[in-house]
Amino acid sequence: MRKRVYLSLGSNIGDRAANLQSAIEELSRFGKVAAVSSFYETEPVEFTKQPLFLNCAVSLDTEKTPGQLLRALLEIERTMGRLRTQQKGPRKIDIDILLFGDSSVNTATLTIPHPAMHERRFVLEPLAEIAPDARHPLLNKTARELRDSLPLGQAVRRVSGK
Ligand code: PH2
Ligand code: MG
Ligand code: MG
Repeated sequence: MRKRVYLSLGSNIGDRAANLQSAIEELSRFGKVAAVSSFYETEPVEFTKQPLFLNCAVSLDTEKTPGQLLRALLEIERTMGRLRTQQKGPRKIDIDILLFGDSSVNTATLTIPHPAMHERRFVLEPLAEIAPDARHPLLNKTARELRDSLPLGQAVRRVSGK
């Protein structure tokens, strides 16, 4: 069954915009890319001593199961040359599943909704741009509501317009 999925993409090594673009192109092999947000330059959170990120959100309509999609995303990250040296450290490309229809998933390797999405402005600002009414099935709040209730801080700046 076809599901609407929301993804968060990030890059802070090399040509960040080109990295996001190639990842988006690769995603179209796994479904229909329904929307792409503007690109946002964002202050690193959690591990803060690293270069600024470029982040965006993508909606994808896909027939894949959550597990199949996760494997496909990891494969894109790997073929794009992502090296996993430091947890939450600099990366050429990171593709995270935020929401998968209204499913929730809890396995050893996958948690959906993404467990930190509601705390992250670099996720919620682009997500609210393309899907203000997308609903977090556990918190029962929309992307817009989650974004509007974030505390101040975590600078994000829209750098490419749509
Ligand atoms: N990703 C992280 C940790 N911190 N900060 C920003 N601004 N953007 C990210 O994509 C990001 C982060 C772990 O995946
Ligand atoms: Mg991530
Ligand atoms: Mg990731």
